[in-house]
Amino acid sequence: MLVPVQASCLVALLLLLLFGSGIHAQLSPGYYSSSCPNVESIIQQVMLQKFKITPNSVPGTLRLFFHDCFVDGCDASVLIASTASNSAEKDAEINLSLAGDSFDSVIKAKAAVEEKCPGVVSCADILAIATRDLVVLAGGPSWTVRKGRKDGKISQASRVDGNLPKPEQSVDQLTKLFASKGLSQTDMVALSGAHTIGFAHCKEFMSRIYNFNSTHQFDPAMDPNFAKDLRLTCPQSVDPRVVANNDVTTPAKFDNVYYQNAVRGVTVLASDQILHSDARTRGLVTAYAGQQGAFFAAFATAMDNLGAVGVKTGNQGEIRKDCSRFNS
Ligand code: HEM
Ligand SMILES: *[C@@H]1O[C@H](CO)[C@@H](O)[C@H](O)[C@H]1NC(C)=O
Ligand SMILES: CC(=O)N[C@H]1CO[C@H](CO)[C@@H](O)[C@@H]1O
Repeated sequence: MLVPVQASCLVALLLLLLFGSGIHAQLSPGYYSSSCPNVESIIQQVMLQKFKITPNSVPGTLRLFFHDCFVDGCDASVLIASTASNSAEKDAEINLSLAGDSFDSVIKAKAAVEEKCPGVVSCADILAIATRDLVVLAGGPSWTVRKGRKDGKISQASRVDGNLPKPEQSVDQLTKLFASKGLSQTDMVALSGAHTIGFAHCKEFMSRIYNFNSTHQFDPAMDPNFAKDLRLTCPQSVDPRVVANNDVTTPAKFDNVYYQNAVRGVTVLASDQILHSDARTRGLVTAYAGQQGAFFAAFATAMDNLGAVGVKTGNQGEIRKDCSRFNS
């Protein structure tokens, strides 16, 4: 009886070595080629409409995808609505600022997909495809989206804390967090380029522009004129809804200007500026600042890696009918 047990352990170990190490092993570009061959063009058309009406859907959806993947994997758990008995992931405090429009882009895409291929395509895959399409529409790079993610069956606000990065964290802390998701420091620097679009609320950077420490009024890594501008946007008693663009120069265009801004001390979040201040990441920041093509290639690769984080396949998940509710 010992032999078969050992043999099956060996087989399991071999399978693990063969497939477990590659984070892409379970996903494939052609996953729906027979069950829903037009899934990509259906979603693309919806995103084209969405982009025309609300261009803000691009940063909103990109951030939504990131938050989904970092909390329990890319399994659409962030889309689940809270119920009387469960406070869902999206209602964690850090999600307060997830744009309603980004949820709407997935809901609209799901409705269009369900019409053609009912019960086949997961909400997690729809979010991954929609995100790529919107980045392209904003002028960013394209990449092949691997598919086959199942939708998760757990979504809890209490699981969010500690899984998402915070602007005041150091390069060490951020690198550790990304590594815990299987992502490299290069992935981290490239993915931070997502801050070439969208905005941040004043509270996310107030400590950089007022009473920074006992010797500096504002963060000395910041360009002094930029600090003055930010103080005008965010006076000390600012309305909590006020925001500043993460890339002040070209806020709606997906380009490498975010890195050029970091080089001259014109970033809003401390976590963006330290990528240039810290010697370990500065080389990549200056490389991406100098060459948009290098950034785009790294971003495409990093998004593919991000999209594979904690993916659920087989019976680890389900194909949700309604992206905001578990099937049962
Ligand atoms: C490296 C660590 C990161 C930190 C500390 C961070 C933090 C933040 C913060 C504080 C905001 C402002 C939220 C608000 O006030 O509304 C923000 C916005 C945003 N983040 Fe990040 N982020 C990080 C990485 C990422 C990554 C990896 C992505 C996607 C690949 C991403 C995409 C976005 C986008 C698109 C926005 C703008 C959202 C909007 O305009 O609606 N971030 N981020
Ligand atoms: C204030 O911050 C700057 C920049 O980080 C640093 O050089 C300086 O030593 C800090 N001053 C104090 C008193 O901590
Ligand atoms: C878009 C969205 O659902 N945001 C929610 C985030 O969490 C807060 C509570 O902390 C809700 O009020 C928001 O509706």
